[in-house]
Amino acid sequence: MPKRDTSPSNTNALNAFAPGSGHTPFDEGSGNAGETQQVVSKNGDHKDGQTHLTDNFGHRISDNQNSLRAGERGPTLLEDFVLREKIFHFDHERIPERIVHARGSGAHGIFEVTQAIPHLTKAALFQQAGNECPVFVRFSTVAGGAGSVDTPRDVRGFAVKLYTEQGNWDLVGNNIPVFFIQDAMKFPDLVHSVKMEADRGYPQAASAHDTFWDFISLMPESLHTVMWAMSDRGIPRSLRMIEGFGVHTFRMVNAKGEGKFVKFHWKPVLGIQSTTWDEAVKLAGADPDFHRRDLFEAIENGDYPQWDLGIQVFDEAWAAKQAYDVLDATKLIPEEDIPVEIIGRMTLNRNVDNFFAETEQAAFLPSNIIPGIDFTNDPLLQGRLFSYLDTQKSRLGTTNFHQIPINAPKCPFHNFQRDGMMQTQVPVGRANYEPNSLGEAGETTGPRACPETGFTSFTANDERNDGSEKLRIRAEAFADHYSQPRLFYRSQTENEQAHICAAIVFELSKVTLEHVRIRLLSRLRNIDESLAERVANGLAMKLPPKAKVAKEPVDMKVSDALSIQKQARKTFEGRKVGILFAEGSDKAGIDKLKGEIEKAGGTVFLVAPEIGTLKLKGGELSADGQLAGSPSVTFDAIASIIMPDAADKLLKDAGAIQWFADAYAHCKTIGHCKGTQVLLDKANVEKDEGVVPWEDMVKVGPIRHWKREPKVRNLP
Ligand code: HDD
Repeated sequence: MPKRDTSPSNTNALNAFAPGSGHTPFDEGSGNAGETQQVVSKNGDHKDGQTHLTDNFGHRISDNQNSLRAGERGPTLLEDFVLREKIFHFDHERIPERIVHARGSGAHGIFEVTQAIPHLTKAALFQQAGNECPVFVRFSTVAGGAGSVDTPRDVRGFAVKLYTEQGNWDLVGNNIPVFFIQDAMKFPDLVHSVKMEADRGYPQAASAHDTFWDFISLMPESLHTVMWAMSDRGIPRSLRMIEGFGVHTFRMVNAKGEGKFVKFHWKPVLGIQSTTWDEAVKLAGADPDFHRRDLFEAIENGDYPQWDLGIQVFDEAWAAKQAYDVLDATKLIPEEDIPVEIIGRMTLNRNVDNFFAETEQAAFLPSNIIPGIDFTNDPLLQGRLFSYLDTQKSRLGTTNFHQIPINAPKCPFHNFQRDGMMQTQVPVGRANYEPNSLGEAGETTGPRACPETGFTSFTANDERNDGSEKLRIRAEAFADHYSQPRLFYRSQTENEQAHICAAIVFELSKVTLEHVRIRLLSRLRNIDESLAERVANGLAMKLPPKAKVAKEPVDMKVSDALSIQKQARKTFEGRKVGILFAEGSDKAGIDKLKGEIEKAGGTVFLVAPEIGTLKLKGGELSADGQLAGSPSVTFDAIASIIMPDAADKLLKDAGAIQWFADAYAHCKTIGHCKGTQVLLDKANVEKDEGVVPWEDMVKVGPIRHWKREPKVRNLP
């Protein structure tokens, strides 16, 4: 049977879906040959400036709707290279997701040095205040897969790639300043235990299951980080409102070769803000992309998130005097002991153009370091230096992953590494080895090492380790596993402590192995007796005897910097207020409240039972979101301006009642009007300092009213 000519000239008005028509059978009413002819001039160029669709080798494609078939109802032909290439490429679109931190969101920005520190580091970036470099940041959860939700209880990754003039510096940290394990040897075990259980393939993105707590209860070194993860730090409100930490002790080295220890901190300008557990759970259903959307929209709206970069600097002599080892990643250095000095500010001001090309293909490497910053002997860090380079090969498929634009340095790079899969560079000449004397024959010689400006490692070893013996051993100084979890717990407000207890009770309630619960309780007793008692009560279990300790814990001085609530900021900046209205509402009131919130730096999202334009007193208004799709968990505070008859109608709507009940239960500010009262009554919302007439809500601010919590929740 002759094959049909698929050129555009063969299209005809009778068969709008014919080959070359450019229309699908679903494209009703728009397809006829005349229209197709109109956008293409005689020489085949698109008149409206649209680029031509081609295959990957540049051949123009005449028809992107129909495959090549032998006859109108005949079989598809193998010859159809257009179809085969399209499906072939599609079949391979997914790449292996990250083994951990698979779910993440990224953005571009700029880092500016606000305080020069040449006395500490020779890094060119830090020589002068005002120096800048581009950055790319990827935030992530740890345990869930790439398609998992944004709000599980988890550590958040905080990975920053600084494209400096001396090469990329990747500070691959978390929103928690300590880590679960002390030695990289245990990382695969930790990750296996927290991921979906091997036989059943669940739970997804959750630590509340047997294997995680089994591992944790056998690894007392993990308890400090577990306490952080069980605190409100594990359920952040927004990626814009988390702290970031380099975790390890790094080293800074100045031009004289003098080294100092340093810890890195990112402090969010918007302050730290978390959700409640109930809110986090509901958010997972209301908006699985809650954090990704929040970050994207904020940047899109010009509401650029910012962080200050801070450092804690200390020397070996100070380190040697501490009760803990600064090379132990399960320990932090209280800010009260070594204050955090701010040296720069990072602003995220540009969303990615393409999620896959940039966020998914971003490859962070703790081994990416610049002259003037160096590693230490932290055994966790040392293991990471291998792991990240290695993982990129299996994830991105080639040793040339550094050539992908998001990973490539923005300064020149030349070496004798050659070839490999997906090589995109075309090195000229035959100098692919060194030394060579090809220059003497007038040929290109290739690059040479530079002793003066090249990276040199800090040469002195830790005073307490001369490196002369090969040992598989954990340093004695790493033995105290309880002082710092105790410090963390005792530095929290009473309400935050209750949240930690509730979180552990919840997680252990999901643990079916009783001996694991008992073992964990025996460990909690070493952190704090009242913590252990509260958790045991919450589980209706008896307290077991205390677990043995490798080293007796000590009481450290309480650190306010470890509490979120003690540092809470009363601000509308970065916060979103939902205003509920309905037909007949007072438009002037809504406009006034919206104006005041926006003036204070907040964002307003209008919610109504219907999404179309509604008639109000004093004009018309359409909502940004429909009530059922805009639950109050998606806002930091809510207000409602509705007339009594509209409120009566909403009384029958469980979603509307829940709107108020949830905001109340999540301790949010509620601005109301007289008309709303019936809804508040039905939602059991009682008057308190956070339930106020809408006219007063700006004064109160979108803070959380924790005093209310005992009324709405039985906390252990
Ligand atoms: Fe890791 C990814 C942070 C210990 C091995 N890690 C990864 C990411 C972050 C961290 C933020 C995501 C980067 C991105 O967005 O692409 N990891 C940490 C921190 C640690 C830590 C703060 C302790 C202080 N990690 C750690 C150890 C090992 C790894 C001890 C292995 C020995 N981490 C990896 C990895 C990942 C990774 C498997 C998965 C994807 C990737 O590296 O690029 O290599």
